[in-house]
Amino acid sequence: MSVTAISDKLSVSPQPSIEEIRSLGDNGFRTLINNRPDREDSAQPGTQAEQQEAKHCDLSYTFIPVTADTITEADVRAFQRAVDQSEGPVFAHCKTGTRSLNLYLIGEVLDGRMSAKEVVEFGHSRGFNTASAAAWLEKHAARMPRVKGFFDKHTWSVQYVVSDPLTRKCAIIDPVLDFDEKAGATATINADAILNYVSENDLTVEWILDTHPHADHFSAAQYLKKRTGARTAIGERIVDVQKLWKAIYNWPQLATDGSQWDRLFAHGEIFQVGSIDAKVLFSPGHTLASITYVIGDAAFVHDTLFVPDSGTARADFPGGDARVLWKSIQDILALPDDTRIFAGHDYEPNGRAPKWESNVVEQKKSNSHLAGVTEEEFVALRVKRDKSLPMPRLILHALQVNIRGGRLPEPEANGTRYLKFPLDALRGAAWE
Ligand SMILES: N[C@@H](CCC(=O)N[C@@H](CS)C(=O)NCC(=O)O)C(=O)O
Ligand SMILES: [Fe+2]
Repeated sequence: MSVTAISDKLSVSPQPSIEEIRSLGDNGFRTLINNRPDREDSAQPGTQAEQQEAKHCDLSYTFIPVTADTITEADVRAFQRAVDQSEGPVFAHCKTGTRSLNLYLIGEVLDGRMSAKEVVEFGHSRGFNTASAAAWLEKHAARMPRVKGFFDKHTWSVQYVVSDPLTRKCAIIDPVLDFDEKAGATATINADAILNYVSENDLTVEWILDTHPHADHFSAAQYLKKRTGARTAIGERIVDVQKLWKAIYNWPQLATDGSQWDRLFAHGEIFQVGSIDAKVLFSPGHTLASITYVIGDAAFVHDTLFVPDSGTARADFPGGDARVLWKSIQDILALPDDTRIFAGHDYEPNGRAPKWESNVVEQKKSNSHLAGVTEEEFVALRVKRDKSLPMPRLILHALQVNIRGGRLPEPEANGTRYLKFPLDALRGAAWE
């Protein structure tokens, strides 16, 4: 095993055997990072075996599988976090060590501790070819818009700030208002993290956009509107969702004209984020009102596609339809091949670090619900899977807030706000 020291804390290595992992503790390591997707070759132990051995030896273990040409910023940040949080030296590996080193180098350049020009020489002097990290950085620098994802681990939601580097104007997409249903407590931890990023980067918020009325968290649109003065928007078919849930909540007084938002977008409409054109695609199936925002080369698809290993969103909420979702997904996959695709959730399958970015080619090649699958097969797969899924924990909490644009219920005479729940309204849902 040839281990290369990269920094005070980090060493990278080719694939270690299980015996070699066993010896890491004796060599002073405290954390093992595995950057290798499972099943690259038959000799590799795989994440389960590595994790088990790490646990056995009292090493922290993090699984951030990447391939050379699909590294995303989230992977880089997850790698940095694993190193930062380690109580001592970190041992990272892929097949040869190059991917682990690339993740480190990209992070150093993004944070300004190294220049992009030094990346290839740094690798070369340590026996690695890090040209793909340099290529990643070059592509990243040329990209527009800049996209920053914020992962909410309580609801597995991804919120975005999409900014135009030229004008420093930005849009916030699908922000989360924190809610603890056990205490009935609300908070603005996620939204404040977004506001911090906005002010640290000297951005002006132009838009607060929702892709659809969420069924698993409260939207922070109203809170952010109060704090920034930016306009709120959602897809125009929200009116149909309002009518549907007005009946479920038995709320005769609810206005079902979408007047709770500043703007309702129709299919094909174009608007601007700074100097960048943004286009709206109607993407129903998960909900009646879902839309995709295509801003520059980045499509915010929310609950249609997830990253390729996680397939697609469910289509069994009131107003959902698997066949309609299939059609919406086809429209998204008809975007140019290098369109970046940003998903709205990631459920961290097999304990891998959260991930939310992919592109059209990767989706076509390897989405686990779509690659080599016909429309009929997709519909059958989706319907079968949806029958096995319990309703989201917060669906009845969330919809009554989100069909009013993220407004909490008005306080009663005693100053307290109350939620309202129909019983037995969502019949046929799986039990946990
Ligand atoms: N366990 C989660 C489930 C949330 C959920 O159902 N998410 C929707 C998107 S809003 C989905 O498409 N999930 C896909 C899946 O779970 O396979 C919760 O309770 O919040
Ligand atoms: Fe959703």
